[in-house]
Amino acid sequence: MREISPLQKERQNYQPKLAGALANGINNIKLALGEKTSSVANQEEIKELFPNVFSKPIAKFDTVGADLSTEVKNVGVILSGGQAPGGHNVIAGLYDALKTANKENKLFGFLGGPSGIVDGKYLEITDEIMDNYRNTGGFDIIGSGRTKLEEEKQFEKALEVCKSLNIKAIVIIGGDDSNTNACLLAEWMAKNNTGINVIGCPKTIDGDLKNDQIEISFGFDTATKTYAELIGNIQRDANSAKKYWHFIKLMGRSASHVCLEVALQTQPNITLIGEEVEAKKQSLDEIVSYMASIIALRASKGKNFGIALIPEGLIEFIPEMKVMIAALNDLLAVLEKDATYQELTQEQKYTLIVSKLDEASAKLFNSLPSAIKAQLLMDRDPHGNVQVSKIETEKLLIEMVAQKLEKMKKEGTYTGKFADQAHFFGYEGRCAAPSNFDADYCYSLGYNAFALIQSGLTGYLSSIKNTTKPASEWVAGGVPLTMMMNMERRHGEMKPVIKKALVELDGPVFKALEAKRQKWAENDCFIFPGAIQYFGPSCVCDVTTITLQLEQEKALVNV
Ligand code: FBP
Repeated sequence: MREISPLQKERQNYQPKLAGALANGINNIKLALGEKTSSVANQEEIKELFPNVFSKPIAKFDTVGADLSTEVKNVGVILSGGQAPGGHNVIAGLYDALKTANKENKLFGFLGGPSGIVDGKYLEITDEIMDNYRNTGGFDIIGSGRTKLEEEKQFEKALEVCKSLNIKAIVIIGGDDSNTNACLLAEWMAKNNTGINVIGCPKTIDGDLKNDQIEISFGFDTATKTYAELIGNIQRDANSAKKYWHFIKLMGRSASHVCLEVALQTQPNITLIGEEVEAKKQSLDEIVSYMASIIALRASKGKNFGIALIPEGLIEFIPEMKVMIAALNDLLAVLEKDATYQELTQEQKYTLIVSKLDEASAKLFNSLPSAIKAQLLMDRDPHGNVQVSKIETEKLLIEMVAQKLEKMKKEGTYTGKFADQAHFFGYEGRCAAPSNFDADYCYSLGYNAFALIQSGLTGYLSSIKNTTKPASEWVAGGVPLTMMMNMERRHGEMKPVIKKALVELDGPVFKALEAKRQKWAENDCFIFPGAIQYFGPSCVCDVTTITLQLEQEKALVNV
């Protein structure tokens, strides 16, 4: 048996709270269906692609009433995409609901992500296995992966595997891309009358899988608290030694929610928000000038230190970069299949690429440091996304800011000393032990997923609402996956995908940053949040993110 820390041991005994109606138990809840739904955009295309799961109603579980089926139902579960704190608790909630409904029910975990169901690699989850993973971070109970499920052959193999295990439902725990997989699988299973239902659960530390129905994706709460702790520690260090500018890139592939939330928790000197850069059409040079101006301002007050937060996805929001990356994506989708391209040296690849880009993009590509060029040409993930976690934007900005400051020094507009430290906080936060919020939320999401299955629903995302209130007031239900879909360009083709939620510049969260950032730039207003607390006063242990609180306050005002 693996040794565990005293904290983990205590944490295993934590009984997560269940959302509102679900606390009555899986055998004592009742389903209510609302109005029919449509997709967020491209209704005609989405309807045509998903005729069997399109336009379903929103589902909600009422307080009492024993109307869910109790017949034996085996379920398969898949962890998909990047790790997020709380994944094990989703499985624990699912497991407990399924075993409470009928002890004969079995839960099979597919290994290594979506490929597990295609390759027939699985593990039957038992009490002993489950108990070892309750309230822990990570996805290591069954592993994760990013395989895209979209081909007929994959679906046929998945069906074969499900039949051999008598699986009647599949739960896919994932982000926007993974739940797009879930929707494609649900449609295929329904079209072929397989009797297998598919339910998704909203995961991603990026916080971009949210909308009117999904208040927050799990993992965002714990990951942002973990990054805020680390940044608070760095702020203390900077404030003590007073000699470094720390440029910190924060995970979040596309949207800047993580960066924004962490900024509100820690109050750094500079916070870049990708969505703002795009809206203001800021060039790379303008971003560098903005950063240099704050560094110079602080230097004029004798402060040659500070903290700058940079969202991982920034690079794709800078208009000229966005155009260039879109062109590179289309080019690489073709070139990667070409064996002669694979054999070229890096320099030959650059020359070929530049010859195929338009003049502006070619000039921009040529102006970038070699390391960034190479990072931009790395393989896309299976969903066609640039792997921004591998692009060292923080180093690019340090290099360019240092050059700008040198120039300003010569012009007499900067007299300070710039010493830098580069950091990337990403993987540090993705597998942290879930906060109380994520532990409870995830357990409820998993439990609720089984309630949706027992209700005979398919093509739904498990949803828990009212999450800034105590768990007893949370509202459990389901949202049709097609309701969140639109068409986007991936791998050079238009594909149906769940629409990402970007930072809203007229929303309360960005407004809170905008109102205070100049004060934070000039003065030292650092907040040092400290580590996540699991035991102790509720005002310390159970409070969720500033983002969620501000968004819910606004939602209430709008009711
Ligand atoms: P998901 O969207 O699958 O949740 O993953 C998010 C993420 O953590 C991003 O923030 C990051 O850019 C990416 O995964 C890193 O991917 P990988 O784990 O493949 O390096």
